[in-house]
Amino acid sequence: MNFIDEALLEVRAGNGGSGCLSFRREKYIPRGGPDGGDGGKGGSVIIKVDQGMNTLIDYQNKKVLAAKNGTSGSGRNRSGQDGENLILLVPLGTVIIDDSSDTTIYDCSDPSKDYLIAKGGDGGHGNARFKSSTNQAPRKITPGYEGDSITIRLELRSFADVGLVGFPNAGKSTFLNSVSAAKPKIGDYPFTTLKPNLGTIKYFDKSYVIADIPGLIEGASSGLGLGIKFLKHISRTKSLIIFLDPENPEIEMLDQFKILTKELLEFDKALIEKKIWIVVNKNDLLEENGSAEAESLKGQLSDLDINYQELLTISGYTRNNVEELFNSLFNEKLA
Ligand SMILES: Nc1nc2c(ncn2[C@@H]2O[C@H](COP(=O)(O)OP(=O)(O)OP(=O)(O)O)[C@@H](O)[C@H]2O)c(=O)[nH]1
Ligand SMILES: [Mg+2]
Repeated sequence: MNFIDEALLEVRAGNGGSGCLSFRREKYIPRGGPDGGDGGKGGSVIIKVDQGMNTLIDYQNKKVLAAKNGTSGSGRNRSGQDGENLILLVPLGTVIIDDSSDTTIYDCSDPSKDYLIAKGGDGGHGNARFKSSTNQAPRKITPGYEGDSITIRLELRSFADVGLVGFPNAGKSTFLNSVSAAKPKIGDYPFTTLKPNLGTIKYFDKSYVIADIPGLIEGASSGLGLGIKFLKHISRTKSLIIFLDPENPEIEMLDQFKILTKELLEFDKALIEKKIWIVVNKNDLLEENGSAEAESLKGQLSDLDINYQELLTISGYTRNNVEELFNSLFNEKLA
């Protein structure tokens, strides 16, 4: 499994078309004036955000992408045609880096914006432009200008507010499915989710993006399971929800929590320093919605030196307590 969240592209804007050298030729006008038109502008390369996209996989096999050249001007003062712009669509949160200097050019966070990457060359001037009182028959033109070209690296770190972390089968995708319009695959086997899914939820008048990533297991930081490479997708989220699964037949919830936080720490200490909510999921399968399990887990956690915001029992399936989770998550901490 190789999830592409990076791409290297050489992009070239179009060149401007050349100006035209031409003189009017008409009956009864033996020496017509200059009428060579200007060349058209080259197309630019522009990046735009497509909110429906969540990977850069489309760019995997593309190496060089070029916008169209402008065409040359022609006689009778006709200008050349402008080359068409090349629009590249990327997922929200894509970072564009100039590969040669390793500097970030844009952080594509605004879906309404055009991010200009390479500007098309201006068209050249036709000889009609150079007519003056002292030169009625100029033979001068200028060629079109070259378009910019640049090698860029696209990097996608997901732009979510909340990241979902848990063992395989903990119910992360079920949760995302029931609270947002996203339709991630759900399965009663581990590693159903192979790449991150993003969903948007509305909470009163605000919306938040939730990232569901593949499940983690012990040793993920040394490459076991699907590994921890997906954790970079939640490196910029403000909060994490750690999903604990009371139905996990092998690992009890306290150990799940310890293993998960250890793997997060191994990847990046900053992950553990985020605001963390803990949920005991699947409470529809527990007596009294898991109140006993929650209390006992709280007691066990108080012995550990762990900072978390709140521990709740929920069911992604029936949505029990999901409202309370959102109240706690969005009201206090994110709003
Ligand atoms: N009873 C009950 N079952 C649930 C609940 N949430 C998830 N499940 C079941 O648990 C199994 C795993 O659910 P997923 O949502 O695919 O779990 P996941 O955490 O996304 O798993 P991976 O993608 O493998 O990491 C499925 O069989 C779900 O139907 C819940 O709240 N209650
Ligand atoms: Mg899943």
